[in-house]
Amino acid sequence: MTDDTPTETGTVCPLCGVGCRLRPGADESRARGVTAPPNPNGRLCGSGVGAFDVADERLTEPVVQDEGDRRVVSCEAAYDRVVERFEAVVDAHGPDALAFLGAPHCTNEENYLLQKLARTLGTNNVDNRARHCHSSTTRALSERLGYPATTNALGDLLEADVILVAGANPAERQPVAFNSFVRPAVNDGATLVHVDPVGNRTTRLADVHLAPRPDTDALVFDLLSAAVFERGGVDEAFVDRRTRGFEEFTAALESFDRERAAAVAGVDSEQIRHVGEAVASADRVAALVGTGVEGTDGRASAPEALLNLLLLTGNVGRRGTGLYVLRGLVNEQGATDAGCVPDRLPGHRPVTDDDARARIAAEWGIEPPSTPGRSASELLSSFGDSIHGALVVGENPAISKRDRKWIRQRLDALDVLVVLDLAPSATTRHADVVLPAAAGVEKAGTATNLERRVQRLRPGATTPGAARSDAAILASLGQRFFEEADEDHFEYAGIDEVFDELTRVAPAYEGLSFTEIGDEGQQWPSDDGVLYRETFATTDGLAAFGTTQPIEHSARRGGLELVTGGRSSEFYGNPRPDDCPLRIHPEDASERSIETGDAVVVSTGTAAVETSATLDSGTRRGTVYLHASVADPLLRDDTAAVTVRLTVPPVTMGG
Ligand SMILES: Nc1nc2c(c(=O)[nH]1)N[C@H]1C(S)=C(S)[C@@H](COP(=O)(O)OP(=O)(O)OC[C@H]3O[C@@H](n4cnc5c(=O)[nH]c(N)nc54)[C@H](O)[C@@H]3O)O[C@H]1N2
Ligand SMILES: Nc1nc2c(c(=O)[nH]1)N[C@H]1C(S)=C(S)[C@@H](COP(=O)(O)OP(=O)(O)OC[C@H]3O[C@@H](n4cnc5c(=O)[nH]c(N)nc54)[C@H](O)[C@@H]3O)O[C@H]1N2
Ligand code: SF4
Ligand SMILES: [Mo]
Repeated sequence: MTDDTPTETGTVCPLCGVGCRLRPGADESRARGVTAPPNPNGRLCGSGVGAFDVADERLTEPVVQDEGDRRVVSCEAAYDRVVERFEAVVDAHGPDALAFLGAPHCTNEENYLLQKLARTLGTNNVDNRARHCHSSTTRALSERLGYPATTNALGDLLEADVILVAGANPAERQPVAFNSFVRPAVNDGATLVHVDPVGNRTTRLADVHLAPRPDTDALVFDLLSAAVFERGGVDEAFVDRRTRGFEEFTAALESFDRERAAAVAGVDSEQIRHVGEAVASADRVAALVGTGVEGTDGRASAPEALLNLLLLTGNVGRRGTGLYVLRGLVNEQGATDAGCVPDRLPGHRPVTDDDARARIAAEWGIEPPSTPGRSASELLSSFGDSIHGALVVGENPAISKRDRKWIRQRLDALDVLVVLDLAPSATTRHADVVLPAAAGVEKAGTATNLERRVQRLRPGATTPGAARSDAAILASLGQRFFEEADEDHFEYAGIDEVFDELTRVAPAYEGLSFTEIGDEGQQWPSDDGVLYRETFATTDGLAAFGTTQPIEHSARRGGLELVTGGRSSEFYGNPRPDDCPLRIHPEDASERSIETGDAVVVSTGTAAVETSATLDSGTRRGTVYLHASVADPLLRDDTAAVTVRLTVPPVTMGG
């Protein structure tokens, strides 16, 4: 595959879904921002400045590992080994015994090739685990409006009158987007409402901090819809022309027990009335959501309820409105768009759709299987059982909330594990074949940011040793798999040909062309930036209202409710545990004789972790906050109730 040449227009920052543009600075190790729509001032955050410091230790040679024996081999020998071992798995168990995992750190072309490899070999077992960070939100968006994606451009936020941020901390997590669009909008008079049981850096800019009990956001949004409704703030023209199910929704709102809902969510009715008033009287309301609205028990209710609120007030399909998914990794959106999803083909079409499969077959000469594959976590659980071979591209499944020993056993239970990575990881240690990959700043192709903007990557650094781009590796593997049959499904003269093939099979990318993407990038499906101006991408073109959510909340089992945040990609590096204290409300602390700096034990009854405490009045009473990297052992229990006590109990006088 040919590579592209570096230019003044730079490349895409590989470190988060904002997709700022940057290029190497005069001091090689520091990146300089290049003005582009996601970073209009050409600024970068602290992580972005270090984007060219790829990793402390790079993988530079293909390695074959066999029961402790580790051999450096040529690329060709490594590829032969992969093909031979995968073919053995298919011969013995069929193609559904293979799993393909990746690749939100990688380009659209790489994701496209990965799912093409899986599907031409005969399985839909292809997934990327980063998409699960936002699965409830994207599912609600795709079912109700049409696409599993942010509805508007980041720049539109400048036109919003009210910005609702829920379960997210963009001030820290998507800092350039926050500072380029949310902050100026607020400085210009927009009202910022932050919905989070725990205050964070985003709260500092907020006019209102709504701090509901964890997992009760759906009730909060239903309460806001009820407040809007009561005040006569429904956009009737929009509701009539663009939606269905309004009568059922209003009937549900009328019988919705607001007092009880407010009590269960633990929110102040006056505050709800105030925010409801702001939403109802605003011309343009935009909502931004992160991992915190996903719910701990897999219920998808919060995004559903938020969509009801936006539809009720006509806040979809115009600038300054809409729902933004604050995606984490650089190409999380593109990985989904390109089809690294077990039940969706490139362009989000169901694998069960005969026409969609036929469209792909016309391009590939091979029809993808019609049975949906399994999700990343289902696949991992089946390693060694019904899954015998796995190809992992730029993911690190060895790191997860699950018990580490269990994961190691799963990885080792495979007949063959192949990992493409740029650096040694907990997962490469268990691989039979490790293939060294080029880093994001070293490769060409495209990536799609969290606002659906497809941007060009251009190599701004050289690839070390025998490392090659994931695209080159995947194409070489594909060629080898079909060599004997003399079929050329993976012959491409350049990365542009892969992108252009994607535009032919993925309806959302139709009309885009690699050479015409330009320095500003282009948003799919059209370059307007606003989805659903005239019609929704649903079968009847209308958006459906859902109903109100049941008012229920698991009783707190005697303790405090644990909230976690700071979920991360190891790629960013995790903070030191010392920098992750337990945040606790001063009154909850005082009841337990805890002061800032004290060592505490946080326990679920079966698992416990030790950390220090910080008293924080921005944390909701009855709730405590821990960074995910510290909280993981507690989360394995699937319980949110914890007790907190001093590690060393205070010395009591007398007796
Ligand atoms: N316990 C626990 N589990 C979690 C999380 C957590 O905080 N704690 N966070 C969750 C979240 S939010 C996410 S998004 C996921 C992230 O989960 P993963 O995506 O599985 O993990 P990462 O740590 O982001 O990185 C995966 C690997 O990609 C490699 N890589 C980076 N760029 C490239 C490239 O261009 N090519 C190739 N081949 N490799 C590359 C990195 O070196 C790294 O080893 O994990 C989720 N799971
Ligand atoms: N610097 C840096 N930036 C990153 C990353 C990184 O590792 N480092 N990782 C990237 C990745 S992979 C991801 S997925 C994103 C994540 O981005 P965010 O989702 O913004 O990440 P968090 O900071 O964990 O914010 C989650 C918030 O949800 C809140 N929360 C928890 N439970 C609830 C609830 O029930 N209701 C409400 N309303 N809120 C709740 C928590 O208190 C927390 O403030 O960040 C991306 N950006
Ligand atoms: S905000 Fe994200 S994309 Fe922009 S410089 Fe920082 S890490 Fe890179
Ligand atoms: Mo994530």
